[in-house]
Amino acid sequence: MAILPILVAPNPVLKTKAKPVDTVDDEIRQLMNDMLETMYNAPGIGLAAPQVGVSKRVIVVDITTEDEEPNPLCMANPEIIWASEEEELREEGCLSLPEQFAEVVRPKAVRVRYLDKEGEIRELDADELMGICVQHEMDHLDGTLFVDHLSSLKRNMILRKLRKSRSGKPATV
Ligand code: GNR
Ligand code: NI
Repeated sequence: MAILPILVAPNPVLKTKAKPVDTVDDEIRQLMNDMLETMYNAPGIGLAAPQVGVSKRVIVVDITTEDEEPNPLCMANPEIIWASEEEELREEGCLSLPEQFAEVVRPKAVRVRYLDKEGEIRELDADELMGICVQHEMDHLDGTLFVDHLSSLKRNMILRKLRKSRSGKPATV
């Protein structure tokens, strides 16, 4: 396992549509494990492969808190096969937009089809925090950040703040 550097916006990989996984092989499983370690270390509740510079359709999620048993979920090629009509407003953050938060509107619940670590097709019904998190991670696979769901005014405000807060700091990856 390895902790990978997390890319911060603006970075072209974060804006790129990720490629589907052909087969969930040892290389993909290694990527999933490294992503989990990176996510727990951050700490975060989800991570998408483009955030660690890998343009593949792989995400990991664990919304449990520190006092609970971990419940890691690894997905390759996740697809939303159903989304509720009902929408919900919730505050989001992103490891690629450090220290920036905003309320985003999304479907309240989704059903996701994906390949698990063994390459088996599975489905997950997700709502509440899990629903938000899987939608947020799947957005990353299409080059979308949560700020892309905001008005350009709010988006530019956040991107400006981010640039300003980073300008005094040494460059990371
Ligand atoms: O750690 C994270 N928390 C979070 C909170 C609200 C909505 C989405 C998220 S995902 C984020 C980690 C991340 O950037 N994943 O891509
Ligand atoms: Ni994110």
